[in-house]
Amino acid sequence: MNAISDDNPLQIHPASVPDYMQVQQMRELQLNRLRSTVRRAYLHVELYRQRMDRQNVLPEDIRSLDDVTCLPFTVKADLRDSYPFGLFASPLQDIVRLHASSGTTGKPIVVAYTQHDLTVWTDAMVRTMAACGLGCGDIIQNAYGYGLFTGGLGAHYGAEALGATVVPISGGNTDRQIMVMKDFGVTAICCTPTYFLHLLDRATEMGVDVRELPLRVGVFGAEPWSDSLRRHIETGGGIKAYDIYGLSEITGPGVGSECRCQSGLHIFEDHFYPEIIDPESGQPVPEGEEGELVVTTLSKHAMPMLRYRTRDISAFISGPCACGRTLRRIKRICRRSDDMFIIRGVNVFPSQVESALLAVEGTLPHYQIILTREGGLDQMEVHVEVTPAVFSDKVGALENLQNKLAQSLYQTLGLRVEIRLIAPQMLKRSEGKAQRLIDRRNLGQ
Ligand code: DLL
Repeated sequence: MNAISDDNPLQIHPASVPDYMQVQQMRELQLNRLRSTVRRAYLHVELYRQRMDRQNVLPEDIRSLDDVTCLPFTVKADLRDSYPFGLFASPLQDIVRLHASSGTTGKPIVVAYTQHDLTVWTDAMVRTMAACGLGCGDIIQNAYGYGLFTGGLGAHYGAEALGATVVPISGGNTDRQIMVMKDFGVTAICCTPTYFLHLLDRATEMGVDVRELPLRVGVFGAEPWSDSLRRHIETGGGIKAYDIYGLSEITGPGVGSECRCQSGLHIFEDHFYPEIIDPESGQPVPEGEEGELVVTTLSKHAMPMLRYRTRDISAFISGPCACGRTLRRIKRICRRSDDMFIIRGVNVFPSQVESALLAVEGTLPHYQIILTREGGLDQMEVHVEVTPAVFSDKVGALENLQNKLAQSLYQTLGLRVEIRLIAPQMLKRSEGKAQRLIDRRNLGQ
């Protein structure tokens, strides 16, 4: 074991030891686990057996990690089509927890955990929290939603096993969140980045300056957020804002996390095997190039996932991280291959709109993109909140800002976009993931 870090090695949480494992040792561990996962999936899940048979692959054919590319992909529709329990590899009596994630259409997807799976998940979440600089002595306000969403319980058990004090407040009731944060001397908060933004705004209205509270860390994830949003949050809250990543299909939060270097997310590779592929061809892209993240679970029993296509776009970051972790890193996910929309023939990602808006002074990071169709032609309108100072300015100043924003969007997207400036606090806030895009084109409006 090569537990060297430029942090004090004596302070490494015992659960984080695999973060510093020698690479060769990690690859051996991954191969062993991959082989038993594939065997399990083949033996117990009909869908995997049929697909592997069709591709003429047997579990014994997996002799090296590179052989993972012989395995079939799994996609979200497979989970939907096998609703609710069709992909389980364990009998129901061994399953101790179910979670579900709602898709944009129809039925949710269901995911299952054995006791062993919960231990793995908790282990990954302890390592996530530790990577964000948290430990025993921290008071963690967990404002991810508790329930079928994996955020609440995932962060809860991780923080508890870390030895921190957990405040299981769940999402919503913002005024109470602020009171608790202040009165309990909370040092870290877990929630979506957009909910934290809302919390900051509300705290200001209540006369509470979050920068003066003991709060020092934010453990944010579950939705894409840009570096500009991170700067806004870190300055406004007087905290360090870390990005954590995960998805229900793989386990929930805990698939990857930033460390104190905030330069990419380390994947907990002993449990999750990552690949980056070209979403069109399905082939691996050269190291460092952008593509779709594909994950194979290595430790899960109830619901092993073979080569799950996340639709999240990222890239491997090569070279070692200054934190000393040997785990591979990926770039922060700022978009999904399927949240792209096409307007007048131009491909647009909400993240591009966010960057273009925040590049202009006077805007707030609260916006919504509304797509409509008028006379057969697609229209894009962006509603964006502006600062109170700008809003109370003269009409000329508002017009000026509107033009600047239209210009910034034109430069980024090459599209003329209608801008509507909105008074502070007027756009609907979300307690969980923010809804940035409203596409009314198919509704004939
Ligand atoms: O959002 C799990 C989670 C909870 C992650 C709390 C982090 C914190 P799902 O609801 O299944 O699970 O949604 C998964 O959310 O495929 C990404 O598109 C997006 N996502 C999650 N984390 C990030 C992130 C949870 N840090 C989907 N950055 C994923 C960008 C993220 N997108």
